[in-house]
Amino acid sequence: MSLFCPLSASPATAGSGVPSLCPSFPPAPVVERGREKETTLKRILVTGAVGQIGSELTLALRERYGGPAVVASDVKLPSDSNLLHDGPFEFVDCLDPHHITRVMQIHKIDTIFHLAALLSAVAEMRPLQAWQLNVNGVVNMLEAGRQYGCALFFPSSIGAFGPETPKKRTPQVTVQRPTTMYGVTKVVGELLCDDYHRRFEMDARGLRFPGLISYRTEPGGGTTDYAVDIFRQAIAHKQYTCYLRADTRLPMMYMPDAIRAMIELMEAEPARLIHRNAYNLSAVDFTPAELADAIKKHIPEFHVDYAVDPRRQAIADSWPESLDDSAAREEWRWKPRYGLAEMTEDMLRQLRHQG
Ligand code: AKB
Repeated sequence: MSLFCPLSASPATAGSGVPSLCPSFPPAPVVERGREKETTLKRILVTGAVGQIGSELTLALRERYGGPAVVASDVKLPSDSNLLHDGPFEFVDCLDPHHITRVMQIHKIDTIFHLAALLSAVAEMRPLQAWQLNVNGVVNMLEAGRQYGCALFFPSSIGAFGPETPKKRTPQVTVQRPTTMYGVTKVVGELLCDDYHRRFEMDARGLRFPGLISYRTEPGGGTTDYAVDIFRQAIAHKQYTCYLRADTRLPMMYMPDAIRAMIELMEAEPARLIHRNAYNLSAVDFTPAELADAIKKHIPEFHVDYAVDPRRQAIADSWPESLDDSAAREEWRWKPRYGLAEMTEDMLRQLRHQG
């Protein structure tokens, strides 16, 4: 496995194609696709396709662009057979430039949704691994994308903000001094995407996701995971023990809105995108107590206990309570569809249906 290779001042010149800025990175053929104004989203690579966002995004992209056009990739095999059989699946380790470029070449990729990353709680426990995957993985995908003329989607997060950021209706452009390694990696990712756009006109675009709530694939290692677990426990045991304080307000979003946002952003007219890396995205904000009340409307006997985990509470306390997403609304007409009531009803229906 190749380790991170710092961008060198003088690009490696091996081969006749686009020179690599990173000596360990294989040179690529000259590809003119993917620059601004060119059409992309014809041959798509999703990294982290087995994860919470990736598993749903891959299915949505395949529905929209056709199964063969969307290559799902991860370092592990999916348990969802649709991911394996409705289109190509490749093992891709984002830390290995040779893995990445082989897949780019074979599948003639023009658009990358780079979702492979560690989430906040795990990243705090394993900060160097978080830097490795969340930063070096992004550098590798940007470099591959640059060489092969691809557009790239980068998932930033509310974790890119910190305790000095205004907490309510956090502005699009504001103080970003996170106190977690996860947040540091997200700020670096945003800046790297900006740099590749400025330096190489690469069509990099990103969103700052709030906590995401979904029924298909569980999240792993995030601070906002409670908002998914609570639904499963409400149905199974009518009781949930929450690791955040009852009054911890955080911005959240139902997965169908998040998937639509990613696709709408990547399909948006590039000339309209001023804050391309990365847009605040907002749908709902609530506390565990408010979410419990929404669930109780459907399961009256449901109750929540609290056993606060100081590590995850500290992360949540450093994050915004709500975001101002007017830049996304103005620049590419973003509009969420799910509020707390609609999301709660749909989550419970879908989870019961899954059995
Ligand atoms: C996490 O909790 O780490 C993520 C996020 C908000 O980025 N869901």
